[in-house]
Amino acid sequence: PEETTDLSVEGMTCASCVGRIERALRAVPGVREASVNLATGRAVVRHVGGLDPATLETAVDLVGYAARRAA
Ligand code: 9UX
Repeated sequence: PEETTDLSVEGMTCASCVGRIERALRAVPGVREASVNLATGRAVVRHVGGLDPATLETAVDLVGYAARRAA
């Protein structure tokens, strides 16, 4: 089954940041959809079950933003 992981993302200041992060998340194997909200600093990621959330955090970190799993 699919699961959803919420991330908090630090360092976003413009719409280009949003696109960059969504693209990075969608490139992670198993990710079905990623939606980033600039105003709230959150990302919602829908993905296959069992995906390690650290993989998502790392993908965001690699493009220059600080992501942490959020409740
Ligand atoms: Mo958004 Mo531009 O952080 O470097 S301001 S992509």
